[in-house]
Amino acid sequence: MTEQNQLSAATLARLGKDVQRPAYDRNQMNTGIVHLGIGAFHRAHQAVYTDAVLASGDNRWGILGVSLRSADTRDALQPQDGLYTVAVRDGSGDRFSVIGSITSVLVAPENPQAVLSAMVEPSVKIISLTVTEKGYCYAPATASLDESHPDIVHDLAHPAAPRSAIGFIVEALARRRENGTEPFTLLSCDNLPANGETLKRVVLRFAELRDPDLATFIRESVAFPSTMVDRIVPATTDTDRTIVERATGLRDAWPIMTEPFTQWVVEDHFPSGRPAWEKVGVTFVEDVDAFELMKLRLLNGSHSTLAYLGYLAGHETVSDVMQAEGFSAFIEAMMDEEITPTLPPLSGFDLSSYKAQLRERFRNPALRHRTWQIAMDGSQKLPQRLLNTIRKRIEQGKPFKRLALGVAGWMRYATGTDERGQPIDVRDPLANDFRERTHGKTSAADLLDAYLGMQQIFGKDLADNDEFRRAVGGALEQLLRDGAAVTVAKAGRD
Ligand code: CS2
Repeated sequence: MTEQNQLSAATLARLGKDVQRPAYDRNQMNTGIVHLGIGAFHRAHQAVYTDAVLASGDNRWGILGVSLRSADTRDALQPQDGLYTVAVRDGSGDRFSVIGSITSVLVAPENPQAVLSAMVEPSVKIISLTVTEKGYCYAPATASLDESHPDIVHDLAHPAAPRSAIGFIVEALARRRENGTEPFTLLSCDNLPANGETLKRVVLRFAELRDPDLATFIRESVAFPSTMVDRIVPATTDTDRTIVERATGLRDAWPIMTEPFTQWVVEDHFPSGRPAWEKVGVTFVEDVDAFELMKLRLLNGSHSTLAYLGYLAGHETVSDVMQAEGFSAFIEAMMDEEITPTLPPLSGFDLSSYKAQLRERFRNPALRHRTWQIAMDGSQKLPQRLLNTIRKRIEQGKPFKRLALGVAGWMRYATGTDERGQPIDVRDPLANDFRERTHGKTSAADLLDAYLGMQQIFGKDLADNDEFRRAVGGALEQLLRDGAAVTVAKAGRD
């Protein structure tokens, strides 16, 4: 039983009058999209665009969300009939909307068959994903399927009861093929370079290991458009829940906090149809590559750098880091001098104002985006955020000392002890590996060797590159000696 003051279909009318709500009949919605990885980001981004399409009168595109791990999202949203609040926050105030595009949420480990049944429904035209970098079960340096990944080993042995996103996708495609139902389009919305291509590579390899004919069928008939997604979405806190309840009049078990900025650039390749997202602010292009590189290197590369160095310097949130001495100048110089020259041209795009806007977004005082949150999963993020940019600088014969400091910041962070000798809760699928490799090592040279031995992150090229070793080793030495605050303040000045 839902309570009187909890958000649900029955209590919608009690929302404060300034709160936007679904302007369509949710009982008439069909499920056209199954989304794998229904976390906060999806609910602040794709689900919001799709809510606007539903509001325009096209009821085909309700989203069935799937959690691949925990039941938390389902437990929060089910009593609310899938409804949740999005709070858009910046220094000038907050705006609240209730989003209605989620039809229901399934928890894959509880009932994989229910997920597969949903994925084979003929009304489902798109499977979208936000499963984070590690959800692709690949080796970060090469982005090819990690065939020894425990979930992949499991899913190859038990294809009809998968655990991984890849296993679910391939089994659902196999079943659709058998039923004579046309395949869905696969829409990766994760922060990976060429995310559609990457998803295609791991899906095809997995399918090949199962059945080469199935791989041929997928290669010939399934579309994998690439996308660039952007919106900053910090994890929700209890304080946020209180803010939402006070402002909207209804309690929401899991509201989403985000910023005004939102961007979605998508390759227009949907053979079985798609929502008219172009009418609600989505940009469709032939090739998303240049947008994706710009976003990954400028936004995410800076974000990770601010997260590691900022955490080490004792700052809790990105906006705190941006106010600390030297950080803003450091990140501006890194963007302008080291990242921008590596980007492919984007004609008609004003890169200077994009970068200025990025720094404003990082400063947003109303978003408490924790450095610790962004610091997670560094082993999966480093290649596309910093290392590929460095590769390009090396190729161009240009210096990259700030990017090198970002990488050294990660190495220092991943040792698991902060500058005051306190433990750091390092969350990363390879965390045990770092711990073993760096155990008992204290000098920059020994730590550098230990990390560069992880070729699944650095590749052989960087591990063997003297310039890279010198730049990162030097930065690490300075970090260990002077600490992050002093190192950044110095690096921003010269
Ligand atoms: C962040 C991203 O947590 C992180 O690693 O860098 O989630 C970032 O906020 C988004 O990509 C913004 O679009």
